[in-house]
Amino acid sequence: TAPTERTEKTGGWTGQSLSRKEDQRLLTGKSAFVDDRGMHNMGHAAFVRSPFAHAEIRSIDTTRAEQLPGVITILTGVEVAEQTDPLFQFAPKEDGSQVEEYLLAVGKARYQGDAVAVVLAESAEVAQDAAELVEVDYEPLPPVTDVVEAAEPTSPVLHESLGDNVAWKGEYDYGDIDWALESADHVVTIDRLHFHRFSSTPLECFGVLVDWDQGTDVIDIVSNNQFPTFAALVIAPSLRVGIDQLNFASQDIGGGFGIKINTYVHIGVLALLSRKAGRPVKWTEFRTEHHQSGGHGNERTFLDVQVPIMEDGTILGFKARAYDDAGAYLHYEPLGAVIWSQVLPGPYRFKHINVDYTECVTNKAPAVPNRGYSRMQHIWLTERIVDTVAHELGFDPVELRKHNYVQPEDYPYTTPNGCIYDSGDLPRALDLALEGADYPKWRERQREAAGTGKRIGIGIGTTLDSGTNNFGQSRMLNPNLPFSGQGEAATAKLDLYGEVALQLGTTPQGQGHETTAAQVAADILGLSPDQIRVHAGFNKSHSTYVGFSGTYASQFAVTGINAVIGATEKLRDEISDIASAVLGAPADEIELADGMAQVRGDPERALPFIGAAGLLFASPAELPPEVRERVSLVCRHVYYPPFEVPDIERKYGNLTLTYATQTHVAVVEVDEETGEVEILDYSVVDDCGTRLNPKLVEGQVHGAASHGIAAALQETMEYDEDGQLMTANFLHYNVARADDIPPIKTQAIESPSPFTGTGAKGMGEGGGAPLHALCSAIQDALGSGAPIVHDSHNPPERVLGLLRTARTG
Ligand code: MCN
Repeated sequence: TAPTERTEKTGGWTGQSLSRKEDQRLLTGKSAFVDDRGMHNMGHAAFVRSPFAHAEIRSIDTTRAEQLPGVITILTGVEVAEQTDPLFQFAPKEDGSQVEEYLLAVGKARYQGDAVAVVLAESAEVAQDAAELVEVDYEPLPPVTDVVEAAEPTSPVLHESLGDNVAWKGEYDYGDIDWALESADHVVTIDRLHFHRFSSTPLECFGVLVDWDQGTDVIDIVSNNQFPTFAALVIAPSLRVGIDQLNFASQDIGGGFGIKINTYVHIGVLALLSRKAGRPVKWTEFRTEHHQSGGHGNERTFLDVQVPIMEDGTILGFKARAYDDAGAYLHYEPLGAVIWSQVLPGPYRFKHINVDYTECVTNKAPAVPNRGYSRMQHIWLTERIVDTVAHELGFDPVELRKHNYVQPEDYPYTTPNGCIYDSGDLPRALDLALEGADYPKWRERQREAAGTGKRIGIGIGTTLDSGTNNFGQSRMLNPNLPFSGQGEAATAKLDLYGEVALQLGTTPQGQGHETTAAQVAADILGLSPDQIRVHAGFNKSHSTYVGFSGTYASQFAVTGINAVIGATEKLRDEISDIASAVLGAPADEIELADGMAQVRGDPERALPFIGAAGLLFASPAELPPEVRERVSLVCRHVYYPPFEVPDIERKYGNLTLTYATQTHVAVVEVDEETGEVEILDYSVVDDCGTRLNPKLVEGQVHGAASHGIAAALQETMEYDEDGQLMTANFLHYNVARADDIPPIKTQAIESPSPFTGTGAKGMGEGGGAPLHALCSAIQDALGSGAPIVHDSHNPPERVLGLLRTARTG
């Protein structure tokens, strides 16, 4: 690892590179994943899934399956439709039409893997065998697998209730693109770009354990859902129960990456199954099922991209048509159809932008949030634009970027659609990233390699990662949503024994919340992080959550940590209040250190924390009434980011608070014989403002870089024209292994956010920068006159195709 620029703080825990508190538990198999759990008298579920991408379900015969010894009960779509209401949809179309989705497919299967029935049996094996005995009479229908064709009026319609296949349409028009295209010195055009489907392949696939108590009507749900407050909102109305009846618990998640927001459908089905059987039910998803139905990231096609440029390299903006493939059902969509507008110009000062945006349903697995949700796809477009301009007009890609970047003196920078980029220094980040990769050396090697059959290419990917973003926008999509905002809650308490514990409202999946929370709280209370217990993981019984608590959208460093700070400061003040009463000094003269509350400058006059707790909990009469009535030593704080809701058209929502930047430089070698791309050097500069724990930030950078590298070169969810998923397991989905990922050199700069108190920005998504950098590097390796790298996924066969076209013209 290259040294970071920042020297470590000598005092204070916040900002130090502490190892994660949670690692001992996670790495020694002591964590609480769903498949580790069980309940007395529990049955096991298995789904019956459609082998067709699009088919009418004429009948389902469960007779043979029911006869298998050990089968408890079976639920089909027809029964589900009788007992439930369709799932809540984020945003109906303007004419009120919307997708009608039940917890199981009813009448029609709409993608290969769509669940049409679910079997409950005494064991998972019997359930699986019985699922294979369920006889479904399908009438195959023509599949819709191309999003552009899906938008055509002639296309077969997936959902009659939607009228056609268009789920969302909007024209995003800022500045004056017609003027820019007319006035520019050059206009570069790109016919078609395609951002592919891929996923996150978490260690633990979906897992659900549900017990619908017939007596109390309380539904206990243990799952690895990463966003229970949202799941509850969707499931309860569908099951026709009150939200309060759902008792959610999510502990360790096993990797979420946004995909595990999508477990709500399965939770709902299992709840019904539990009610029908009168028993707890458990389901653990297979890897193949996860690939088929767990959800994939948004696949996007851009057509007719036009880019006006001035002679000096100023890119005025761009015009494009974008088609987003939502898959068969709208799970969280059409949020992706608006959320990319938070990064409309990418990291550039583009002023004139027109995007005609259409999102359609197709016969593929539903698109769901996947690390870098929807903004990654859009920034890939802006990065391809810059590289294509450099390639076509002969600009240096480094200088072209620096010329068009938002400049350090521009911050806070207002984008054409009213988003505010808080802080940053992109030119410096690029210089450092190039330095990290020894740019001059590789340019020299590139020249030397000419004609050897091994081409060297150097690519750049600049990206933005927006922390806290989804829900202001979702309210704009649909003003009838029960709540907006994206706050977080935390509770800090001192127990009877003088020990401090924090309860977080978040459901971390490996990000290190327990560690960071302990660091900031330790500074406030004068303790060491080891002296603070942190409970993360959602559990309704602890009540430390607010609307839309959870872990997603890189928000912990902004919302979660501020909730912890607020709660701990309240606790500090309460301990000081008690000490002040006992020690006879004003509260503002009490300071906390080493588990003692002492009078400043007079350490002899001190009250240990256990003494303060003992007074309140064991002998409250010894405290003045106004103190014992005021303090509880259980302090909850809710933090809401200070969003100003701009007065703009609702579908062009633009709320997010922080913009972390990442700059990636990739050096690749392309083998002309095989099309194989080998990464020779990889350098990243992260700027997420003030780092609360640089080691955790570096870990996130490594995770996001690996994820993106894997997607760029190896991983794809590929459907054939019949809608069959060709990469439904690890044999075909070429998941990256540790030895596929090159050493990643990381550096950091810190441009504190003026909006977050701590200066920290959310950074956990990483913005898909490797996809940008690797396309850029392959383009560079192909050399001048070569075709444009038009796909985000570049396995050897595609690179060979590009090389062939480059040779033949
Ligand atoms: N951090 C910090 N200083 C900063 C910013 C962040 O020390 N300036 C630390 C935070 O304290 C936190 C971590 O870095 O421990 C990530 O913080 P943040 O960017 O706020 O992101 P969240 O914790 O809200 O996590 C969500 C984010 C998202 S959206 C996806 S997707 C993703 C990601 O986290 N999924 C992950 N990283 C993941 N990492 C793991 N191991 N597993 C996933 O599923």
